[in-house]
Amino acid sequence: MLIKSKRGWEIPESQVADEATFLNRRQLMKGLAAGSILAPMAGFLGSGTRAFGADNAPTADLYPATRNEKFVLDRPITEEKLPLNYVNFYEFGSSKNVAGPAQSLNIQPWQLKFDGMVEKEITIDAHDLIRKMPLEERLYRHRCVEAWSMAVPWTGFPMRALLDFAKPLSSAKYVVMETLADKKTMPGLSAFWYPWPYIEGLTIDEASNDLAFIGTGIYGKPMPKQNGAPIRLVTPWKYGFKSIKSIVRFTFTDERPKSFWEEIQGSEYGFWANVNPEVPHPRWSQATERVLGTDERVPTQIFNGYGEFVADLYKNKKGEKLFM
Ligand SMILES: Nc1nc2c(c(=O)[nH]1)N[C@H]1C(S)=C(S)[C@@H](COP(=O)(O)O)O[C@H]1N2
Ligand SMILES: [Mo]
Repeated sequence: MLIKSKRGWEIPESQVADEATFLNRRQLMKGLAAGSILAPMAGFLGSGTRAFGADNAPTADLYPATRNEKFVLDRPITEEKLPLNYVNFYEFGSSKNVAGPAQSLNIQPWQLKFDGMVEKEITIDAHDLIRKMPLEERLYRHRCVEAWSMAVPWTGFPMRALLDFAKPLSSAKYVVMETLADKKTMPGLSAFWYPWPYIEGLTIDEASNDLAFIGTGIYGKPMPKQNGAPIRLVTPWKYGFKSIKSIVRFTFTDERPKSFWEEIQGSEYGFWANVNPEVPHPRWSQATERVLGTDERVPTQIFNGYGEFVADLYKNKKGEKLFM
């Protein structure tokens, strides 16, 4: 039997809101002035001033890439230090404060494997693959299932270009992605009750959609380790847990995979995980979201505001649990 632990994003919305709020700079200043910020919190925020970037990645010369103006935001870009320091990456621990531990990730070399229902298995170093791909920058919103959100400039390439490279057989229906699971560099793996490695999946139709993006950088620089270097998924119409980090393997299959969070708690986290304000998480509302770096809660939008791109994907799937 799986032992359940309620930590990290399994916390209720009220507490989520508190965490996002204490990242607000004005509040921090107020708190510091009033002497009311506790030591551990001050330590956490202190890391915000450290770089934890990835400027010396072997592909650094490719940045910044040209912005694709097709993707526009309805809100300001989130201040860079927030996404670089308020992090969900369970391989390094279940708190948000894992940017430091994530620096032990060794991304050079980084072997990527393409297997399963493909014309031919491929193994390639991620940095060689990145050099072959059409890099561009896109401004995307990101909505975590915990009810916080951000808006960031990703660098990367359309997932469709990855499919063209991998050459899946026409009989393949899904692409399954797997994160590195290395006990030596990833202290979070000692949480033995989680079903490592972290797995996620998309249908081939979803992966071929214009919005599906493979991230290789953020804020005009190579991807920092804590944000999923050297390559990760970015699916902005789905809850953030779908956007799997630090991928080592793409497997093509005709069977729907069971993802990491679905395996842990299938009644709360499903395969589709499309954002919908009208479908609450079993333990909290999804109607609004806290924008990182502000005091604001704003209404959450269906498909996180990307319905014009992706709603058609789900027209013939009405019976499915599309929004959890
Ligand atoms: N391998 C792996 N990928 C992951 C996670 C994780 O814990 N492990 N967390 C997910 C969650 S819940 C979110 S919200 C995003 C956060 O991405 P960011 O830290 O770059 O904002 O990564 C997703 N990808
Ligand atoms: Mo998330």
